[in-house]
Amino acid sequence: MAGQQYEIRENLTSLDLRLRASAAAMPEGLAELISAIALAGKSIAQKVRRARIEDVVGEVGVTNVQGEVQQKLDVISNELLKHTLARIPSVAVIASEEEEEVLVLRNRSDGGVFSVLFDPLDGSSNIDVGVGIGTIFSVLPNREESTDTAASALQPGTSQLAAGYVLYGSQVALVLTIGDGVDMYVLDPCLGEFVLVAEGLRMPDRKKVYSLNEAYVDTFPESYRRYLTHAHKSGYSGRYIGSMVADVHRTLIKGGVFLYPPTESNPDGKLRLLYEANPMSLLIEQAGGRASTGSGRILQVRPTRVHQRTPVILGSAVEVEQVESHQP
Ligand code: AHM
Ligand code: MG
Repeated sequence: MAGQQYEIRENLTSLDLRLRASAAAMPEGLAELISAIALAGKSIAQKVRRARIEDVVGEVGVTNVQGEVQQKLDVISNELLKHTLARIPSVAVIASEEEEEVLVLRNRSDGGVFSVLFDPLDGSSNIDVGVGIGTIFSVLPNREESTDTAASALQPGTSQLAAGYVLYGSQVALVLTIGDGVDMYVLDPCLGEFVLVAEGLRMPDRKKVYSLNEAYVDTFPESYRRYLTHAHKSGYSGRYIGSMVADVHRTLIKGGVFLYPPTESNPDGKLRLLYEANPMSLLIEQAGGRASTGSGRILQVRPTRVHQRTPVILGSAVEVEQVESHQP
């Protein structure tokens, strides 16, 4: 039609193109590893989309190491990631929410220079209701001086070489940091590629939105109850999906604060340090936000156990400081 304006993305590029271009500036093998995680993410996205049709929603009938009921898609996603990563020659160690023990694939002397930690399908209790769920991952170095390969999974979040998540929602988004800012890609279903949509993402400094499971309020420590009283009187709004990836994605884009405080039944909070809190904290900090346990920076916690939990307060800098100011 005469005069029709066509919008064309001038700077069209994909995750794989960018990884190829910057591979030489990254630790050797890291670009290939991230590409492999993205491939597993595409594959999991397909499984999530077709879960109802292929009748793979629902529970497997066993509980995982966390004592939580495993969903069929938890198991499928875990296997997909494990098998994809096992083919990558630089992967030394895999640690997963769905695996009791750390899996050692190869030592450093055999080329294993990275440890990959992941929650294959976070928020999986939301699978059958069509809510956004996701894969969270963290990449750590398997250091030269280390003789205990499995122990390379137990490093503070400040050591992460890369971290990110894949959100399976109304769009499939991959949000990634390689320690120098945050980039967001969206899966173009026609191209089958993660296309860059935001480079050097910065999150808003403040936004009067809190995101937590308020039903547990009576079992939160007093300091969180005081914060909530303050928020109620100060014009805050609440948003809680109950899927960390979806809640953090919203927080990253729109601002606010996401919290999972200690509760009576989970005195250290529910979320796992190594493959939930740490990767999300690196992303949030790299986008200009803050991530706190309530008594310190999440990224500086020294882990002692692969499945250890931590309280989580992360989001816009001003909002996290507001929660912290109510801590003892
Ligand atoms: P999961 O790893 O077993 O899926 O559990 C983690 C999920 C997070 O996505 C979410 O933030 C949290 O559990 C919700 O917990 P709750 O139902 O207690 O509010
Ligand atoms: Mg999880």
